[in-house]
Amino acid sequence: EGVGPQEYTIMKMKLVEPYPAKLSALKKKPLFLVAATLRPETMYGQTNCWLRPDMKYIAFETKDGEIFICTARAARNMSYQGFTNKDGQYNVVAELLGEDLLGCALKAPMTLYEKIYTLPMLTIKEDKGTGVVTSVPSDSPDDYAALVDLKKKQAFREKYGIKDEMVLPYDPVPVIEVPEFGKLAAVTAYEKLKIQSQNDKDKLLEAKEILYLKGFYEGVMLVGEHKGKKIQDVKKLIQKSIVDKNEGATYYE
Ligand code: A2H
Repeated sequence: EGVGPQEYTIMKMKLVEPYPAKLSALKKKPLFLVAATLRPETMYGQTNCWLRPDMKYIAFETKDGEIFICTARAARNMSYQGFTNKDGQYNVVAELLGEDLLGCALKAPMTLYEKIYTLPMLTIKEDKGTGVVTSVPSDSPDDYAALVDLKKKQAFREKYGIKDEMVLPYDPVPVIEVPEFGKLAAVTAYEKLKIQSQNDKDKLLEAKEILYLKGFYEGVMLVGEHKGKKIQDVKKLIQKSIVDKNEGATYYE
């Protein structure tokens, strides 16, 4: 990590009712899983949302009367960034484990899929972002690896009560063209480096490093209002549009 704070875009992914048992007391309230991303320009390609089954999450109320679900650590940070009524204070309305929230349907802004689902990812870190990760398998090697793991292994899906229809119909969507890597850069990198699973740490790091720079400097949008333009020229504009439409927010840590 560099010096100074990292700027993320938080994507508000709306939970579709009926809510899971642990959240049934919050019926009719607007509930969002909030995912932190560094790549707002890829959000057209979301296919699912990742949660870590054994990690603790909380639901807290924002100053706009919405309920956000993320780690307590992120809620605390948000409470110092104007998300709650009082600096440093956040009102916890539920405590959960990731596994309590798996297999839930979400409406996510920008993606072409009408509904996407919460699925398990075992490599989510507790001390970064919100603990909620939105999945863009076209452009993120981690996301593609985790999606392939779930698609290939029925036992893995069954272990977490994930139905086939929450995973199998969801394929990477071309969003950005990266020279030498094509329209599904993460898929190309996964294959080139012969990545085996989401636990293939070193190769995934290598894939991420190559794509992050190359995507930023040479990537071109294939969809949306900035189609045909370079990522470095539109990243900020897309982030601003997400925030202006209240589909997300800016978050620092
Ligand atoms: B990125 P940095 Cl398309 N644990 O968003 C593991 N990974 C996490 C996380 C956590 N707690 N919180 C966020 N992330 C992911 C999109 C994306 C991302 C694309 C390509 C690359 C990429 C879609 N997933 O990240 O260590 C989120 O995934 C490559 C690093 O704080 C977030 O951006 O720099 C990124 O990692 C934040 O990682």
